[in-house]
Amino acid sequence: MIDPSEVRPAPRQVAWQRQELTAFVHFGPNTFTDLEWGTGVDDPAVFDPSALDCSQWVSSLVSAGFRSVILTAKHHDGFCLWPSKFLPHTVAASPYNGDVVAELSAACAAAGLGFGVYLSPADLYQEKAPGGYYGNGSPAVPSVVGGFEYVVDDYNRFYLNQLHELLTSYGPIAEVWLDGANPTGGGQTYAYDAWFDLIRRLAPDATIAIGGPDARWVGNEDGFARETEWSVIPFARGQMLAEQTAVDVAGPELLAKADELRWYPAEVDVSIRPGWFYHATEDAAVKSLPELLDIYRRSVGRNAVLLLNIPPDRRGLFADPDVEALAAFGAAVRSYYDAVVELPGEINVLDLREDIEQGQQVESFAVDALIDGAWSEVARGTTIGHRRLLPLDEAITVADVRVRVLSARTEAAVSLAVHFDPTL
Ligand code: FUL
Repeated sequence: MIDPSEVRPAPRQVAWQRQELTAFVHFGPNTFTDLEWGTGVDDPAVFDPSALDCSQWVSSLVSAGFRSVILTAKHHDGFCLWPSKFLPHTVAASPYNGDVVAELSAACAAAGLGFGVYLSPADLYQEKAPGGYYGNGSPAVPSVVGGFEYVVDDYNRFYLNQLHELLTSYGPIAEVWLDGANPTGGGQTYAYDAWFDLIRRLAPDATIAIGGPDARWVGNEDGFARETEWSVIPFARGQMLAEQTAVDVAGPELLAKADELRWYPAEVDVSIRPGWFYHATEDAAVKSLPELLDIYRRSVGRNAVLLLNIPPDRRGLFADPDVEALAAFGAAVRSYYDAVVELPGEINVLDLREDIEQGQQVESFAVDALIDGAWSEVARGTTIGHRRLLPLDEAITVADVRVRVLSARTEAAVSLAVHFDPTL
């Protein structure tokens, strides 16, 4: 029997999880065509931001407490936000004729933010353009990419070349986001092992997320992790045993069937607006502060990383409602969740932590509060992991608090802090 208490994260996974807040930026032809999924044959002439300024994005993200940002360098439509030398369908063919990847990576470096890339495996331009590589039935042949040899077909060679460009020209890459979605359903197999090998060689500290081995999709795009969210995940024959969307991905029955356990924490991707790309019609639908704080508690506060998308508008700037929402969110997190309430005092959120370098051990816990001279239980929960934020049904005034671990895989140190969030 494999012992789940012995599974530990890689150092890159520890660093990734401790960042807590990562921003996502969806930007591209869809911003100008008002689409969510482009066609692959969108005219590059549409990509024409009038006032692009990536440092405006970055200063807004810094004010909101984000630690890194992932850009859609290539979304499913295949248009590239950098002048890739491997295809004509890029910013080089647009009136803008600059390099958004370079602009954003430089702005991130100047502000101390990590920089990551979304490079869509699905690629409608390569599927539809004459001579395109996607699903063209080409044979896998020995191919040299950046001095490394892989046996791959045309599309996988193209994808590796794009990874090589991104990972060697734009400074350190913090995260590579491999989306599993495909608007047309496939017809092309992905040489994941080759992709992962190249990423590890060129960017050993980069988190390979979603389609990759370092972080898994939480299973929804609504902004919440499970109440019970494990980072130790059962696998059999190299595959995760449960679907990523399953209610339970790591419970005892699944653990019993596993032939391997991996540290595979959850990432919660959600947009600040209804869509992933900017649509002027959604300016009034930017999430409110209470909604953003609810997402924060149910993602960061449920042992996951929050990946919050903020889409620039047609100027190439974050729109005013988004900038305002980010500033309010950052201020609220600083004053309600970074700051702790000194006791005695009024509290309405509990904040528990395990040290994930020692794995994830707690299966259930209770918290007691000292009220009017007597201890009584005020909350119960299951997993903790990196961080568990547990709102109380109502605010209470307490002299002290204590945590009782009810069940754990092995002995674990748990810390407890308390907060007051007036928006609850
Ligand atoms: C999905 C994509 O299809 C959406 O367009 C978006 O990029 C989202 C983050 O992932 O799978």
